[in-house]
Amino acid sequence: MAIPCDCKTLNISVNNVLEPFGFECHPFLTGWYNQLVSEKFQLNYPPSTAAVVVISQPSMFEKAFLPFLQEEFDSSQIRDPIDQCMLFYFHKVKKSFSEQGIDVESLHDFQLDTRRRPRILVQTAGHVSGAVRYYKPSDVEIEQKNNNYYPVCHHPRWGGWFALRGVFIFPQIQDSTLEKIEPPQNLSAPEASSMLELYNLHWQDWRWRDIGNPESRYSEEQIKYFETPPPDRFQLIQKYLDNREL
Ligand code: B12
Repeated sequence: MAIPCDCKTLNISVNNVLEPFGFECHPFLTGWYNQLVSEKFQLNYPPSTAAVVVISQPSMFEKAFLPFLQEEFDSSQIRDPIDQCMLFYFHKVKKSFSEQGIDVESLHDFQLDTRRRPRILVQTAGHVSGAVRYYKPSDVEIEQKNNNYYPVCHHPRWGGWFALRGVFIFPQIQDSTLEKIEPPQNLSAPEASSMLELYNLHWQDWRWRDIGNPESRYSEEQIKYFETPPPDRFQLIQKYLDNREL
């Protein structure tokens, strides 16, 4: 097989591995990301280095997480089960590239650098790839203008029912031909304000995820899982696995 040498082809290869498990992947260049973030968050690669951001869709829980729990999960590890699951699926991608002799580095949303800063700001990566739009309080009119609000991303299909799981970077592959896609603008100004308010003040009730009429949501099982305090999730996992075996 020919070695993929442009960002779009690399993205197709990553998607081929991950798409069956409820993920979607979008290409971008590290320079686009570095243009926006402050120095301390910069990625140390030339600006046209190829990269791909990975998003989990609402179906990831059923397509990737439950099968992972059934077959691969190691309950003796302290690491969070979802993080373990992401490491497992990202490893599949890394293995497929290493078999083709292509270097790939992965950065997960939950990883911190030596100074305890996130290794990657996945929201900015999602925005520059054109997959989601990043809304920050200064973009919208918010009653009682509160600039301490955290920013939030909106997906054109999933609204807020998704997560930005991480990024792959291909240090050997430079691609200045990749065309930048403008992030989708699916929300009206009042909807964007409302999403920011709900995300910041009421994130526990999930309403922020429904803004913009998403085509799909998390299943009841998935919502229950994330609403359960982490120490009690193991019991729930066991219940889900028993039900799957029936
Ligand atoms: C630390 C963290 C938190 C902290 C602090 C929140 C924060 N800073 O956003 C806490 C614990 C409070 C938190 C809470 C939550 N979080 Co949180 N969190 C993170 C984490 C790990 C890092 C965020 C961070 O530290 N950013 C650093 C700051 C400085 O970044 P920033 O504000 O975006 O600023 C940069 C940009 O503005 C950029 N920039 C400058 N100009 C421009 C212009 C443009 C156009 C763009 C695009 C960028 C840009 O430069 C700045 C840096 O120099 C991310 C995952 C990740 N690795 O990114 C998840 C993440 C942001 N969290 C997420 C979620 C869902 C939540 C919760 C709802 C809980 C949950 N997991 O269900 C709550 C909601 C917030 C709340 N009301 O409390 C999601 C958000 C998804 C989305 N749709 O946007 C993320 C992306 C995780 C994920 N895997 O999807 N979180």
